[in-house]
Amino acid sequence: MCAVYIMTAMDTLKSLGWRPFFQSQLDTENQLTPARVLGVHRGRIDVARATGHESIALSGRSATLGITVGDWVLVDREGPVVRQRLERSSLFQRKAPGTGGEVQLIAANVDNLFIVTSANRDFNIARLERYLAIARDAGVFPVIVITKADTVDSVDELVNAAAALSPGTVVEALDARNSQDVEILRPWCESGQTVALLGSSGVGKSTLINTLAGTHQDTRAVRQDDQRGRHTTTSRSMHRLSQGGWLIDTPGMRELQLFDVADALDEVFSDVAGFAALCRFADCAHESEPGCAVTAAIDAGDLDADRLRRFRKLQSEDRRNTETLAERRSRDRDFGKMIKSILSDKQQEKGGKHGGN
Ligand SMILES: Nc1nc2c(ncn2[C@@H]2O[C@H](COP(=O)(O)OP(=O)(O)OP(=O)(O)O)[C@@H](O)[C@H]2O)c(=O)[nH]1
Ligand SMILES: [Mg+2]
Repeated sequence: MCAVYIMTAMDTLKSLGWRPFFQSQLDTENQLTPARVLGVHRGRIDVARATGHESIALSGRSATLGITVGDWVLVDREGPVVRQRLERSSLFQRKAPGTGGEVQLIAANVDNLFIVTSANRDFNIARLERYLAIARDAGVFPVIVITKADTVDSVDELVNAAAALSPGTVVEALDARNSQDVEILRPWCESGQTVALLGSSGVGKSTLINTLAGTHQDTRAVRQDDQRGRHTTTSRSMHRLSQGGWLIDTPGMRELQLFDVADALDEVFSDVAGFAALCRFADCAHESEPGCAVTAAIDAGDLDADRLRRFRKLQSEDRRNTETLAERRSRDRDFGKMIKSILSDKQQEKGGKHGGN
C-alpha cells in the first residue's frame, strides 16, 4: 500500500517537472517535501506538492530565498513553512529596467522557451536575436512562434528570416486562437516539460496559453494605430496542460536588457564569430584592420553588415550591464561586510560589558 502511495507521489512529482537533478539535492534524513512554485505574490507563494496545491506565506528566512515562478522548494511535511530553495536547472533573468543595476528573476527550471512575436509590426529581427541569446544563456530550447499568421497574406518571408538567425532554430507560424494550429507546439509541452513564453505585450502569449490549456486568462485587443499591446498580463503564472506539461505566462516586457551572456551571443552569432576567429589580430575590431576576415566576408557578400552591427550592439550592451551589475554586487558585498563588522563590534562591546560585571 505504502509502495503504491510512493509511486503515485513520484508520478505526480514527475508530472510537475521533478528530475533526478532535484532528487539528488534531497537529504533523506530530513522531513521536508518538494513543492513546485506556481505563482509568486507579495509575501506569499502558490505551490503544488504531490498532495495538492496550497498557498504559503513567506516570512523570515524564507522571504530571502529569492524564489521565482518554476522554482522547487522544500516545505515542512507537517506545516506550510518553506525551508529551502533547490538549485535550478535553468534560470531566466534580466537586468531590471532603470540604472539601479538590479537583477529581476523571470522564471526557473524551464525546459523550452516559446519566443512569441506576431506577423505585424512587432516582428523584429534584432529582438529575436536578443531572445535567442537569452535562451542559449539559460540553457533552454528556443522555439520562435509567429502568431497572427492569419492576418497576413503570406508568412513565409518572416518564417525564413527567423529560421536564418541561428543554426537549428525552430520556427512555427500560426493563429494563436486556433486550436488546430497550436497543436504543432505540443511536442514541446509534453508531461513534465516546462515552457516559458516571452514576447512583447499584445503578441498573443496569453491567447496561446488559453488555446493550448483551455484556460481563460485575460487577453485584450492591441491598439489599432501601432499594433502595440496593453500590458494585460501583469504577473507571471504557471498553467497546466491536461495530460501535458506546464506553461509559464509572463507580462510583455518593454525592456529585456542582456547581461553576462557573452558566450551565448557568440553561439547565436556563430557565423560572425566564425569569421572573427580568422582575423589576423585577436583583438580585431572589424573596422579597418588589415587581415580582417569579417569585413572581407561582408565585402564578399557572405555576411550581412546589419547583422554585424546588431551583434556589436548586443555585445556592448552586455558588457555595459555586466559591469554595472558587478559594481553593484561588489557594493552590496562591501555593505554586507560593513554590517557584519558593526554587529561583531557590538557583540564584542556587549561581551566586554558582561565580562566587566
Ligand atoms: N488574429 C489574431 N489575433 C490574435 C492572435 N493571437 C492573439 N491575438 C489577439 O491579440 C490580442 C492580444 O493578445 P494577448 O494574448 O492578450 O497578448 P499577450 O502577449 O498576452 O499580451 P500582454 O499580456 O499584454 O503581454 C488579443 O485581442 C488576441 O485575441 C492570432 O494569432 N491571430
Ligand atoms: Mg498576456
